[in-house]
Amino acid sequence: MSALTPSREDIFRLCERIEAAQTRAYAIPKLTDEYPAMTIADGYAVQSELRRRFIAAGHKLVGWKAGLTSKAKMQQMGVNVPSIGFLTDRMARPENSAITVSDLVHPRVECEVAFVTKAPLQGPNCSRDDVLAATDYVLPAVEVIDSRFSGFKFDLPSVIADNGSSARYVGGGRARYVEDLDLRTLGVVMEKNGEIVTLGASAAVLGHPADAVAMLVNILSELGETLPAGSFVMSGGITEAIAVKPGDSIVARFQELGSVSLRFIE
Ligand code: OOG
Ligand code: MG
Repeated sequence: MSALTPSREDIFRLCERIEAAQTRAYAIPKLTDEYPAMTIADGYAVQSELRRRFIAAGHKLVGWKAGLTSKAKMQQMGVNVPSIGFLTDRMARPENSAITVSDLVHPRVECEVAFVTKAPLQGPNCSRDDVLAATDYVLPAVEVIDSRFSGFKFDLPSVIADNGSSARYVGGGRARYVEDLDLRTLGVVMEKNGEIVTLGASAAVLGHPADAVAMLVNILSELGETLPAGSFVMSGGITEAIAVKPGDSIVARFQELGSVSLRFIE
């Protein structure tokens, strides 16, 4: 049994464990089973190391995602503070494409409002207005999350180390300027195989999706990072996440923003 708090060496080892689980698609026990004293800061240390390794391997950082920003998601996951994760070019999939699940562990889908920025943002004290002023446009997105932890038993330090379960994302629909929308009141409906499986309103995301992006920028500043212009940012699942399997087809319909479709194959 190792020490209860991970050392720098342990962070590297945990990162290798996460990277292997993500790239070879198998479930692992939550990291806090081995390190019960692991903190949220330790989780971000593992995530930052994972990002460093992916970038060194040629993956491009496209942006970031806020996670666990809605009550539905917090209840589903049994956690009480939001988190952030990074997004790379390798995770992006075109709209209407067939997404394989054999390279995923527990794929689930959720509807999100995505922001594309035109000016850099940095914290601390980044506000909703700062985010709206730096936003080029918003678009609807579906995130395919994939917790690598067995039995969905996890806690915040473990999920953060696993990069917020990031796996795939699909942007689509209709890009819109934020001036033309009320971002708090957009209704969304998710259909699986033609039936409505979940619905919600964008206010679920910390009351306003731009507040979730501001929170993300403020967490980034704690990590010593800023958000460059041209970033793609997902503001967090509006609804609970819905499990998918090969053969499933998903359509997410967003008021004002159009719809995003994707399907799953073996
Ligand atoms: C964590 C992923 C959180 C969101 O939008 O809330 C997330 C998980 O549920 O595995 O992406
Ligand atoms: Mg999400």
